[in-house]
Amino acid sequence: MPSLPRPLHLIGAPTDIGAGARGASMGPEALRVAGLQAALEGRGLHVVDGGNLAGPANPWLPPVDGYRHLPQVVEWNQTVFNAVLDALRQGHLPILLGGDHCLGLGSISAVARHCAEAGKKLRVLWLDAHADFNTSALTPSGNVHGMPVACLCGFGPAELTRLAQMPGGGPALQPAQIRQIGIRSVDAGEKRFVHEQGLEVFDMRFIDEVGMRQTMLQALDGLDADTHLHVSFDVDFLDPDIAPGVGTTVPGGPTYREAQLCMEMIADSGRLASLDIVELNPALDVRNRTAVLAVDLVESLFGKSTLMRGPTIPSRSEPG
Ligand code: HAR
Ligand code: MN
Ligand code: MN
Ligand code: MN
Repeated sequence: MPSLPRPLHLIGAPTDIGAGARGASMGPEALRVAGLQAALEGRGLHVVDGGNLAGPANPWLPPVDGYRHLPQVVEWNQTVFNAVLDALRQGHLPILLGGDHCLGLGSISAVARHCAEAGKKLRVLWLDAHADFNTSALTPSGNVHGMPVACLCGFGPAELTRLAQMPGGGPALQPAQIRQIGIRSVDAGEKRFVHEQGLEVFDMRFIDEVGMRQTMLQALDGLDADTHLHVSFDVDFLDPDIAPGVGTTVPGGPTYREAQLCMEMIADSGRLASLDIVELNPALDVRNRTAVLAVDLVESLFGKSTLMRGPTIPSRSEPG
């Protein structure tokens, strides 16, 4: 049953085009400096670093019709889409090194396209302080990194939803395929829209009340051998006390142990098939510690555990 681990394919996307603070463009290099490739190779995995993609510079302009830098955001996402789809078609497991979270649109659009081609079901875990479910009418900032989930579900400018369109014409994702974890900052209009669309959100209050283990059991429930699991890891998911190197810190995030358990339980599911690591901002970091932490957590995501064992208590009933 266990298939050979796929080669991991690092794809750097050095841009802060969708963000409100400059610096996420340095994320890919900070992750490399923190030893991402060696850490994954230490897990016995084969890692290909495809280097960095190229795209337009950040002109740092105010929003136009509710979007900042829409043409540049489209261009970067098209490039990310192509690179991620390429990696998937080679049988690799793509790891997008952002870059800000607007790139989740290109990345997950490619994953959805691939799943449609391969006849796989898709589940997306969105680890984030933010719901990223704004539209041009709802956004307080015009920053597109606050909008990718909405765009993936078909709510956004034609230039972006077109990229997220499936061959059949529908959007890349249905809300029912998404589980959001760690959420603690949602704008007023965005909140209504999240509710209206029925997104499944495990916010920090939920995690406080039931704990990370129960949260992850629920978020991972129903995965089977035909499920492609995509993790979109916005580093601001983590509590800013342990992860200061992000542009939009929100207090009250998961602790180190909670984040580890989250990653370990995803690893135990055995379904992880693509990953984004986004919003790391080295300009705001302290001696690269947030990048080092991200690498540490990604090791757990790929199966590093303290002892040679699976889950202490079986995480789920055996898949059918
Ligand atoms: N919700 C706010 C906005 O739309 C802040 C969004 C911040 N997003 C990220 N990615 N950092 O999650 O402007
Ligand atoms: Mn985000
Ligand atoms: Mn965020
Ligand atoms: Mn480590």
